[in-house]
Amino acid sequence: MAFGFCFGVALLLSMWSTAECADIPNGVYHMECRDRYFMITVDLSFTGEELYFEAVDGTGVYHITEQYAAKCGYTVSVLPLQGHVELRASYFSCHTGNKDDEVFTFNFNLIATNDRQNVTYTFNETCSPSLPWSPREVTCETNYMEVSVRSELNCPSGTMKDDWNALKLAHSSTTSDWQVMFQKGEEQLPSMNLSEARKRSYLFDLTDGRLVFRTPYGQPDSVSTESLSLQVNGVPVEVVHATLFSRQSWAVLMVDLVAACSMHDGSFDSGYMVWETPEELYPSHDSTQLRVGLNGDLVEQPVAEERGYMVEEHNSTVQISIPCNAEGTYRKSLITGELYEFYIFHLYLEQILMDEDGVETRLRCQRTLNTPLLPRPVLTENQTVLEEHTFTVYLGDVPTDVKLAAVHLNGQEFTVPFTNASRYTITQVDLNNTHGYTLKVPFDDPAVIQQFSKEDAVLQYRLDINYTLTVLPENTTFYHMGSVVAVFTDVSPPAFAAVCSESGISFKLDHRPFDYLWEILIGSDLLTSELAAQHGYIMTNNSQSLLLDVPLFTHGYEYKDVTLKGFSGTFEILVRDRETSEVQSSTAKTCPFPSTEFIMCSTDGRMTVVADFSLAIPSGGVAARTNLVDRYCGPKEADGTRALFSFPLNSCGATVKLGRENVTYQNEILYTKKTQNSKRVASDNTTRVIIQCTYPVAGLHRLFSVYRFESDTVGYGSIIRTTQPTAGLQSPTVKPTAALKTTPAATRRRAQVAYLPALHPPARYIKVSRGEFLFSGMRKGAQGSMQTKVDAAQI
Ligand SMILES: *C1O[C@H](CO)[C@@H](O)[C@H](O)[C@H]1NC(C)=O
Ligand SMILES: *[C@@H]1O[C@H](CO)[C@@H](O)[C@H](O)[C@H]1NC(C)=O
Ligand SMILES: *[C@@H]1O[C@H](CO)[C@@H](O)[C@H](O)[C@H]1NC(C)=O
Ligand SMILES: *[C@@H]1O[C@H](CO)[C@@H](O)[C@H](O)[C@H]1NC(C)=O
Ligand SMILES: *[C@@H]1O[C@H](CO)[C@@H](O)[C@H](O)[C@H]1NC(C)=O
Ligand SMILES: *[C@@H]1O[C@H](CO)[C@@H](O)[C@H](O)[C@H]1NC(C)=O
Ligand SMILES: *[C@@H]1O[C@H](CO)[C@@H](O)[C@H](O)[C@H]1NC(C)=O
Ligand SMILES: *[C@@H]1O[C@H](CO)[C@@H](O)[C@H](O)[C@H]1NC(C)=O
Ligand SMILES: *[C@@H]1O[C@H](CO)[C@@H](O)[C@H](O)[C@H]1NC(C)=O
Ligand SMILES: *[C@@H]1O[C@H](CO)[C@@H](O)[C@H](O)[C@H]1NC(C)=O
Ligand SMILES: *[C@@H]1O[C@H](CO)[C@@H](O)[C@H](O)[C@H]1NC(C)=O
Ligand SMILES: *[C@@H]1O[C@H](CO)[C@@H](O)[C@H](O)[C@H]1NC(C)=O
Repeated sequence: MAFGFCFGVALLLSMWSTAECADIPNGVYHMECRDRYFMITVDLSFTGEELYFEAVDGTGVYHITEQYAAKCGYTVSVLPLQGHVELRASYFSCHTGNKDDEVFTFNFNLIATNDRQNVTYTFNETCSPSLPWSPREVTCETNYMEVSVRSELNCPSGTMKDDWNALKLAHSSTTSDWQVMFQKGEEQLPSMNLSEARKRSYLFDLTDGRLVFRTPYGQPDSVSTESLSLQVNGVPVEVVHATLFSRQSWAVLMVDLVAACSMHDGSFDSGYMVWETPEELYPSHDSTQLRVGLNGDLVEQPVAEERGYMVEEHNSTVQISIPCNAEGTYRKSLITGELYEFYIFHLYLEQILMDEDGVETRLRCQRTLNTPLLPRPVLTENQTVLEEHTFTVYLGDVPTDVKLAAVHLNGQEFTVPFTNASRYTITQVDLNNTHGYTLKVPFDDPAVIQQFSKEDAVLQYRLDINYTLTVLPENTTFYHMGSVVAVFTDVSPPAFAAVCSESGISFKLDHRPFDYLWEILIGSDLLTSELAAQHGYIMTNNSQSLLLDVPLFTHGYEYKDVTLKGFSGTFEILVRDRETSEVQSSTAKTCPFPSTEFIMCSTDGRMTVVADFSLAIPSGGVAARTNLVDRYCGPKEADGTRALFSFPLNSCGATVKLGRENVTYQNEILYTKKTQNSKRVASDNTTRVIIQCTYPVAGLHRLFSVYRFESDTVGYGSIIRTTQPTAGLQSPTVKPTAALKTTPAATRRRAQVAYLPALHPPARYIKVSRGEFLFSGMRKGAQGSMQTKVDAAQI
């Protein structure tokens, strides 16, 4: 094996020890009769650290060392990928009982050794192979060649020149004992007696009906790979040619024993392991049948081809190609810097050859082949869907003997499986021969690197993943880097969609993952749920979108084209860069609001009213004849029943009512009869129309100090109709029968309002009877910031 496995099991091949006997549990070993050999497997998990086998027969106990195995027909292999140790014993192996070449008995010991004790397990197995023996049988085992021939063979029809040479030599032999003579290519080597041959690890044996010859590979008397002449059609072969002879008085008995095996190592070609053997391995023999398989199984050629094998003849060479993924192959992952894999094939092959006289040779070949180290890249696949705002990364093509141990995101380690509390998820995907892992990390996670290029309007998210993968069972680790990028182009400031409604304007913004780059302003204030609540906006914000309903007359509106028919209202939302605070875009929506009646209280201290007087004016009167408390303040526009007034709060005879929190400017619309010029109508049961604007005191600036009114917010306007007589204007309790208010929230607690006469600036000090309080909150840049003491007694 080119790759040194080290699974803690070693074969002790040269030691002897006394050992205790024990019974081996069932299930950890397996014995089987194959066509031509005993097959014993023992689980590696059971054998512990070290083990060896002993062959047992009537003459003694024989430790099966590496050399002894090759000489005596045993093959021992540790197969970590299968998880067992395998012992194959030829039916003609040295210590196998043989009855008529039909019943074979094998007794052997398994010795498991460790520091504390050596335990011996004894086994025996008897096999009667059903497959009859061919006249000649050749076995090319992994560690030896074995040939057996029927001992009473018919004389061949033709005799070759070489044989005559041998015959000459045999004639000159002085002994009647069996001698063996090797031919190395054309060269005839000196003969030797059988004990001498045995000393050199050549083994000859005579069974009931067969003559057996066995030799390890690479013996000095065989011709092998090293000698170039023995490459048949480019395929390395090893051939051993022994001639056994005995001179019996006037006759010479001579047996030719030839074993030839392809020594091809196998080559790897695009997913296939290719093994070659020359067609002319045995000259003048025709191949009539070929069976092939893995792990000791043999199937007919058509069946093999169904399994994806290819058996082809090229250039007088038989090529057998087996796909890597064929059943019965073994694969293993390995790390040498990167991840590699290799496949192991335990090839088994049978060829039936016929010579000119129709004498059959059965050739069986055991070969362990392995592919070179093949790069086995795992793949990372970007399965991100931008709309999910989450990276979805698939790590795929992970071999089954590799598992994901951890993930490093931005240098932070997360071991797999993730805890439930983790913001990330990882799920395993099992496929037939591989598996994969799907990792999900949200874009806004700290592990994600964000890059925003204002110039190109491109926002990029990048996630670098360092996967830690472990190869089982050795627990060697390697790292696999994956990097995914999600790019948003056209990264522009958010733009609201706006629609007009009867009662206001509705704005809608669908969230995009990068919207956090901007802030939303109303005027100069950041839009927050607190601000919305303060101003009476209705805001609903979820992960999908932001909805902002701005009712009419709330803060932020601008009104234009105010006529009796109605007016237009404009509301603007600004978007500014979060970093630079630079306003980058705005959405302004202007809507027409047709209305029969309304009142507006502007921030600059103007009351604008359209009021309907159908109830207040005696029939036949005209709204044009209405006026405010100051009768010189008439309507700007009027039709039959409605009039439009627009005037500064403080003018036209207004009354100011200063409360703890609010200041209310009140006026009244009066009707003047045409006939009684300049006389106020004050008939007792005429409906009065009171109009008023209320401002929170805290939002007012320079209220009593300068000639200009300025408020942070618009006032709350109301039109109040009452049937109370007009006379008692100073009455603190006016019960409204109907009121038009600019905001639904504008209910007054009148008991707390102190009624004051209209104030005409400049008024410096005003005192409220209930005590002192301060006006503060003067805005920066206000002219002459000051604190005003209010004292009603001073007025
Ligand atoms: C007052 O109103 C009542 C009913 O609305 C009406 O009958 C009465 O004549 C009115 N009085 C005056 C002086 O207009
Ligand atoms: C087991 O056998 C090995 C070699 O055969 C020997 O080195 C070792 O000392 C033995 N251990 C015991 C406990 O007998
Ligand atoms: C063969 O093994 C069986 C148990 O596995 C045992 O009962 C039997 O005696 C053994 N035979 C010989 C000849 O050792
Ligand atoms: C076999 O040959 C060797 C040397 O050639 C000799 O020493 C030995 O005695 C021979 N053995 C027999 C049994 O003839
Ligand atoms: C056949 O073998 C010859 C020599 O062995 C070689 O030059 C030739 O390339 C081979 N052809 C094929 C198709 O393998
Ligand atoms: C994590 O969640 C899974 C499935 O929801 C549950 O079976 C498991 O018990 C949880 N583990 C912990 C530590 O909460
Ligand atoms: C997995 O193998 C089964 C049968 O072994 C086959 O039906 C199925 O299509 C395979 N699935 C994949 C994803 O290859
Ligand atoms: C991946 O993580 C491992 C363990 O922290 C580290 O040794 C390795 O350098 C990392 N690989 C890369 C490319 O950052
Ligand atoms: C590999 O790791 C697992 C679990 O961490 C452990 O049980 C096992 O013994 C380790 N195997 C080796 C060969 O270190
Ligand atoms: C990954 O997927 C996202 C979403 O489909 C795509 O925007 C991005 O360009 C892809 N590529 C890489 C290399 O991450
Ligand atoms: C709306 O909600 C999103 C998250 O769903 C949040 O990022 C955003 O700041 C919220 N916007 C406002 C104006 O509250
Ligand atoms: C001031 O006006 C606000 C808004 O209309 C109202 O909620 C509050 O009760 C008023 N305060 C007083 C003292 O009238």
